[in-house]
Amino acid sequence: MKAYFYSEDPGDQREDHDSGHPVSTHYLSQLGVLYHHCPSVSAVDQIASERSYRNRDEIIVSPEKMGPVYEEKVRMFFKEHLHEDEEIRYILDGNGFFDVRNASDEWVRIRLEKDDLIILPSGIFHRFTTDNKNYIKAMRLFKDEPKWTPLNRAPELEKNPHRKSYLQDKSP
Ligand code: KMT
Ligand code: NI
Repeated sequence: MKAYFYSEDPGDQREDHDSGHPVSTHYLSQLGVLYHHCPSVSAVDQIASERSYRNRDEIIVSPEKMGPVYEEKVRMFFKEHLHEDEEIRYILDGNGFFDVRNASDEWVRIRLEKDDLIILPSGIFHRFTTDNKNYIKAMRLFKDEPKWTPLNRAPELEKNPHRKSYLQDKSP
């Protein structure tokens, strides 16, 4: 895992966009974003059981697996959105970036690799992309039925109860 402020330099979303300003796991935790290195699935099982997660699946995001819809999917994952549930992802292979907004609405980019597990709190604005190798295999964990409906950023979302409670939790 490597986290840093996102640089808005031109170029594809899959490039690094590394501003050279790193971000610590402590900083991430202040945004409610929790990182764990999980060298084995049993470490994942423990986190899942502590947080009452009962279900999981695996997804491969790649042109080989998704065919002609790949580019469209990658663009869709990269639309800024929030969820009304936590989002937990455990990387099994390949790489990808989760970008999350800080309190000043700046993007923090989190580069994930194999054995990285990330927990995004409900109500945080974020987006996802593969990197320029175009391959990631990830486990998606969910409590019961998946509630992954992305709510794309829009002014009226500031009234969403999950958004409001996120902002309340994170205010200093
Ligand atoms: C997400 O949350 O955008 C995804 O599930 C993308 C694939 S998982 C790395
Ligand atoms: Ni999401």
